[in-house]
Amino acid sequence: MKKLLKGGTVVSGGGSVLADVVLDGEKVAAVGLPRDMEELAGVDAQVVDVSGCLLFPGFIDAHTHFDLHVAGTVTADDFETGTRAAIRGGTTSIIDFGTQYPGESLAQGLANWHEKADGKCYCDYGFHMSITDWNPEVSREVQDMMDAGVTSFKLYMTYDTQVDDETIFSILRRLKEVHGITGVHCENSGMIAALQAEAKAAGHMGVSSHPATRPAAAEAEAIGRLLRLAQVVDIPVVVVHLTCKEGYDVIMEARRRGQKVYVETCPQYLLMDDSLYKLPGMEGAKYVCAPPLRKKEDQECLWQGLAAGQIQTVSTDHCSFTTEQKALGKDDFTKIPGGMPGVETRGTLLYTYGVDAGRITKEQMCRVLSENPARLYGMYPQKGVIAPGSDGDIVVLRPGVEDVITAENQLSSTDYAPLEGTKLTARIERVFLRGREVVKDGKVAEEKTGRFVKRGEYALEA
Ligand code: DUC
Ligand code: ZN
Repeated sequence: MKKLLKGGTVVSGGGSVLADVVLDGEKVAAVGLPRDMEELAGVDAQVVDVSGCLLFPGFIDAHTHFDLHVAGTVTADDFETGTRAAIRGGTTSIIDFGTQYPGESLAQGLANWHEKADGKCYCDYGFHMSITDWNPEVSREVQDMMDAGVTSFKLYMTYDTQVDDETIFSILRRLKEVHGITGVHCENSGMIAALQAEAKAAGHMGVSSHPATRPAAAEAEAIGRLLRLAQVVDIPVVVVHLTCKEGYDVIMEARRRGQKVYVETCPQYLLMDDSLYKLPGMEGAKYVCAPPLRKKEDQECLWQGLAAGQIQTVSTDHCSFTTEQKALGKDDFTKIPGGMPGVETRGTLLYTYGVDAGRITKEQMCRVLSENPARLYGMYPQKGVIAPGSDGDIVVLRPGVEDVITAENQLSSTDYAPLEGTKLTARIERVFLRGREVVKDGKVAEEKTGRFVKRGEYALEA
């Protein structure tokens, strides 16, 4: 049966129009004037009143970590609970990080992630592939990944999954050949290791040593080094989870010399600052993530970067742990599992503190949550736009209503909400995933209909 979404405002990166939408099966059939749409939908269509609401193309979260082993434990959210929380927040597609662990092939890494995700997802999903062990056979396999729809990769410049500069250079060369793209976690691992050793030797084992040992300079240095490697190879790269002005300035400098750089940031870096690490006891551990939260000035820089179109995507880096898991680091800050939940609240936070606060427009919000990630990660126009022929992935957001974030209400498997008590001025009322109404009045239908998305090559101007 066709569906007719009546009375809403359809938002795209280029503008917004009062228009009705016809969904036919899994696809958007038409978008247009009410009288034309009624005729097209036919008398049998199911009419859904969305008047007063904004209709966004399904949000895409290109940075999640579900069912991931970190610091001797495993994330609180797996693909089931994580995608359930995601879809409630309007995210109809996630891209998680499949990982090749040392000694494994990329094929093995991909098979492991399919095993974790297939049949368990409430929203559509894809994978980036994290490369940690580079050799000629893995280089050959990069083409297999591209053919399998895993067209983006991830490199770490820190952690035990890190790759050195020579390896990064070789991988970039290979990605240029196959038209792949990589996101990179930029932090200088040597500097961090030295600072951590110093802090421990001085007996500074508490949470406040976390930001002190991962300074903005460590991030900016690694970004600069990455971008110089990319400059020589002549390939665009994605700087993931940018946190700070120092890093932003390095990116702007690379762009001034003609490089193409894509930038992602996350709500936690826009809305929270490093004063949270001073909270008593293990309270501050809730906010331990890497890179760490920064200063208010950094938040301001990131907001301005979003408004100026210099930051292309806002993802979550959802990597959730319970307070019990966070307590693994009670005697040693380096043992606190890093990461926070975020998939459930990204859209309403960006609406409230971005659009409603006058920092960005709703069209910019559409770009950074939907259109740009779809283009950057090879899913456009199947995803990222409400247009005839695209997937019927639609977020019905009602502006002008009060809501508040609480751990009690969240679907994520964590026992705390980093932004507990934070006010919201919008609510996600309904979500359609490939034409099916999977969220109604904020309630998620018990259907794990998420499907693997085979992605094409990156295609975003920057
Ligand atoms: N940072 C985190 O805090 N957790 C998971 C991975 C990452 O980059
Ligand atoms: Zn991450």
